[in-house]
Amino acid sequence: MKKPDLDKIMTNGRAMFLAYDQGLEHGPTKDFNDDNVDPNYIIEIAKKGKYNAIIFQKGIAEKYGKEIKDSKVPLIIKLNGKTNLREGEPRSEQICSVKEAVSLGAVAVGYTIYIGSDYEEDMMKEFAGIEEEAHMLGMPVITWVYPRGKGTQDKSDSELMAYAARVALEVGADIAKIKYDGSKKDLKWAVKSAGKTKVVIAGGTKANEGKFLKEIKDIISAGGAGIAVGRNVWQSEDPFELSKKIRKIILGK
Ligand code: FBP
Repeated sequence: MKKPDLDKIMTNGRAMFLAYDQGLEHGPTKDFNDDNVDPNYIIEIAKKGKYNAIIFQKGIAEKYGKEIKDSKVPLIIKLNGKTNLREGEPRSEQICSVKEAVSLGAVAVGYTIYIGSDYEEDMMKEFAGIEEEAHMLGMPVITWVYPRGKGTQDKSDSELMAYAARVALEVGADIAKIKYDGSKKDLKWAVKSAGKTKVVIAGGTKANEGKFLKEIKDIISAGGAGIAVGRNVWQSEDPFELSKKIRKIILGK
């Protein structure tokens, strides 16, 4: 096993990732407008906003390979995904191999596990193979750990958030991507529960800018590493200015 090279996607243990897999997860109608439906717009935001990395599914990574390479923004490829059209217990299957991600220029890979779903063990098992293969190559692995499905009923948001962070540590992820429940005290406990696994928060649907920036301040003061967000940035009227503000909070410059 090689030590995963986190410096490729982090600055002094902090991270600003721009996520853009919503086209697969939600479809192009609800989330996108004339500007942000174009992956080139996202690449431009990532470049000008000096993000640590950009997160795409393999299709965009391949079709826009030249533009991504020219931007010099490190690439993270999400290895599993699903649409929101199918009903039932959440399940996200692997659709890209570590090998293919490497061939497309990825420096790290991502994978979602829905803890609490009937299919949790399938995702855990699939992730185990990915983690092993990526770590053999010294590639960092980011796990989206989203509590969802039957097993999460009757559990509190704070309990589930800490559990998500802890699962990421236990399964060998280098970075846990979790959804913030809005309580700074809970977030602190989640970060502590993740141990040496770094914690970044997702953004969710677009909030007012003040609220969004406050959440970023919370993750930093809770000892977390930063963000892996999409809609709050690329749905903003001025994603470039917003990115400067985010950068100041996370990286201090
Ligand atoms: P956002 O900041 O836009 O919420 O993106 C974070 C993210 O994890 C994406 O990577 C992913 O496409 C999306 O959220 C999934 O959201 P959900 O499963 O809640 O619909």
